[in-house]
Amino acid sequence: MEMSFRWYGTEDPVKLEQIRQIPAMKGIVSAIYDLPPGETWPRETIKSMKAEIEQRGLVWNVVESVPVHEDIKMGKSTRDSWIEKYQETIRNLSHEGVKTICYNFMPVFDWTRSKLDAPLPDGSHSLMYDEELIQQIDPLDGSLTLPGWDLSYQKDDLRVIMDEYKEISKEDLMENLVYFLERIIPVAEEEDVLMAIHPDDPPWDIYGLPRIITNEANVMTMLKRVNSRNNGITFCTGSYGADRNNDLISMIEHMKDRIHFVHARNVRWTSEKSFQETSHSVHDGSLDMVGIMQKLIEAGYEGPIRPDHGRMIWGEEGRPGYGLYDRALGAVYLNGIIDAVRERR
Ligand code: DNO
Repeated sequence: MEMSFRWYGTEDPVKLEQIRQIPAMKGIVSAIYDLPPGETWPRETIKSMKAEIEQRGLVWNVVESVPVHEDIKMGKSTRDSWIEKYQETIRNLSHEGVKTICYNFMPVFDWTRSKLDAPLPDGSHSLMYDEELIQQIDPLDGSLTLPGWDLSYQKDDLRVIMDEYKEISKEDLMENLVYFLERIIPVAEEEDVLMAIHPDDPPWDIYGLPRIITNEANVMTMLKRVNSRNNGITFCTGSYGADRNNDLISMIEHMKDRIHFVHARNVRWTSEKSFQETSHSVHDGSLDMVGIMQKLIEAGYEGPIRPDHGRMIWGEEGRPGYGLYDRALGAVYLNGIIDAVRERR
């Protein structure tokens, strides 16, 4: 597997020089951040980001994410022009040699948490999701703003969009996703690009918005409806694993040919639909990280993997979930498992 690390560009307090010093680190997962969602990414911008990463002895192996314009998710009449822009971005990335693209199809809100600095018993803190608290928060009143959310919306626009979503069922959303895939996957095939959809996080509906990339049945439907190897997934252990009904080992078995990127992290279930993120260790969270890694290896997975969110430890301050220290520990832990499992085979 190609151990990789998410980097938010020159604004990121975590520097490429630091990432480079994590043992066996190879890839950088990044994106162009200063363009409005949906606009085509120019080749020149991609090229200079790639050069910056390569100067530090790393490789830009995965884009996370190319955002999908809301009109595409909503199936609006304007979607075709946004899809053309998306196709162009795929071509531009491919021409610059970046061949794996992570994206998501979550209506309006990307990953959602109720608290960004919930304490853990060891004195560190981490991201937490409490279903009851989330239900009490009005996402439009401004009291909760999460790093994954697109802030380019005006509040009133957002209210209109959320109202419009009331008319869009899960089935409609799946049709809109298939419509999008039927048009971008042929381009990905031509360009030898692997598309890797990220699960909805958490993997259930929030704020009355439909969510579909949540479980094995839905993902299999999506994979079969557009049955191409280039139509694949980001296997995010923490997102799928937040729902204890998801059997991660079975998912890997059934999706193995279509996993193109892995996010590895652990969570501790605190109630039916609530959880807190923990260190990557199998001793801290509810997920069997060793079993999952072993299964990925047995399934022949050789692609990029990154330690996902970390706790904030040792007094570090920074982007919630994306500090240096705990993600570095995560990378080393995951590599230890990979090396040990390989050795034993
Ligand atoms: C959160 C991330 C997500 C992810 C997108 C992919 O930390 O895992 O924001 O990047 O959903 O499109």
